[in-house]
Amino acid sequence: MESTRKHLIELLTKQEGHISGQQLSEQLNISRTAVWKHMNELKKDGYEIEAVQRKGYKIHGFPDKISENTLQWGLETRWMGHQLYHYDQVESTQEIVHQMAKQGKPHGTVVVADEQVGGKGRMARSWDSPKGKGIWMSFLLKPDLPPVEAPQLTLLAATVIAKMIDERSDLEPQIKWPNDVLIHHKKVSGILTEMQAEQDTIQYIVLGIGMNVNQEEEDIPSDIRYKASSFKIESGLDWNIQKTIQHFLTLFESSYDQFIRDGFQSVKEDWEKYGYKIGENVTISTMKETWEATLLGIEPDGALRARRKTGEEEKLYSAEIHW
Ligand code: BT5
Repeated sequence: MESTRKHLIELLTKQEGHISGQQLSEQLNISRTAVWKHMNELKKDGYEIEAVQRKGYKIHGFPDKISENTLQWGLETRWMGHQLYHYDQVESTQEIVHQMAKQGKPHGTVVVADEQVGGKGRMARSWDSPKGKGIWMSFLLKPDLPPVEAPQLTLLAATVIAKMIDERSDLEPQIKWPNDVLIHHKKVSGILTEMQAEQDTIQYIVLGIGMNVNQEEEDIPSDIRYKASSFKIESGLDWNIQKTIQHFLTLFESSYDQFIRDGFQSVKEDWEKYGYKIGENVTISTMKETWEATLLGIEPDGALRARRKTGEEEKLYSAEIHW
C-alpha cells in the first residue's frame, strides 16, 4: 500500500475521537486537498469514514478484506500481534516467521496470509490453505523454557483454538492429541510447532496454526473430505475471519502468560475438557509399531498416557492416534 495512505489509516485508527484535516495535513506533510482526496479514495475502497465540520474525520469501519490495519484495529493485546504482517499469498507463513526471527523481530510477532501455496503439516506433509477461506498464521515466540517443554505449546495452542470455537459457537470442539482440533470427529484445525534450540535453551519457536473457517464441502480436497471439515460446514454459518483471529490472539496471549507463570497444569486442566476419545479404545502408531490402546489422558508434562490390551501403561511423546 502507498505509504502516505498507510500512514493516514494508522493516524485515523489510533485517534479515539475525530482528527482534523489540519492535523492530518501537518502530520502527513501533504496539503489539505490531498488529505481530502485520500479520504475519498479510502471511502471508495470500503472504509467507513465520517467527516464532521470543524471536528474532522473519524474511522468507523474497515473493508471486509483482511489487512494489517483491519487486524490491528480493536486488537486489545499487550504483546501478541503488536508486530503483525499480512500477505495475500505466501508459500508458508512458517518460512516467513523463521526469516523474521533471524532478522531479530520480537516475541509475539504474527504473520497472517490469505492463501498458502506451500502450506506445511508435520513430517513434510502438506496443509491445504485455500484463498480467503481460513486462517493461516504463524507466531514468533521466545519462551524462557527448556527445549523439552516446547511440545507443551502445541497443546496450549490446541486448547486455545478449542476454547475460541467454544466461545464463538454452539459447536463442541475436541482435541486429538497432540495437534488436531476436531468438530464432529473431523479435523478443522492443525498446529505445527517448529523450534530453533541450542543445547538447553530455546532460541525461538515458530508456532503455526491452520484453521479451516469458511470452506464449503467442495473447497475441501476430495481425498481428505472424509476426515476434514470447516467451522462453516459444521455450524452452517459464515465466520468473520478478522474477529476470529483477534479473539484467538487475545485468548492465546492470556493462556500463554498463565502457562509461563504457573506451568503446564493450567493448560492440562483446559485440555482435559476437550480431550478426544479419552477413556476410549483407539489404534496408536509410533515409529516402531501400531497397537490397540485405551487412551487414558495426558501427563503433567503433556505426554500421552495409553494402556495396552495387556494392561501395560505407556507414556508417549510422539505418536499418531487413528480414528
Ligand atoms: C498439521 O499437520 O495439522 C499442521 C498444520 C499446520 C498448518 C499451519 S497454517 C499456518 C502455518 N504455515 C504452514 O505452512 N503451516 C502452518 P499434520 O498433523 O501433519 O496434518 C497434515 C495432514 O492433515 C495432511 O497430511 C492431510 O491429510 C490433512 N490436511 C491437509 N490440509 C488440511 C486441512 N486444511 N484441513 C484438515 N486436514 C488437512
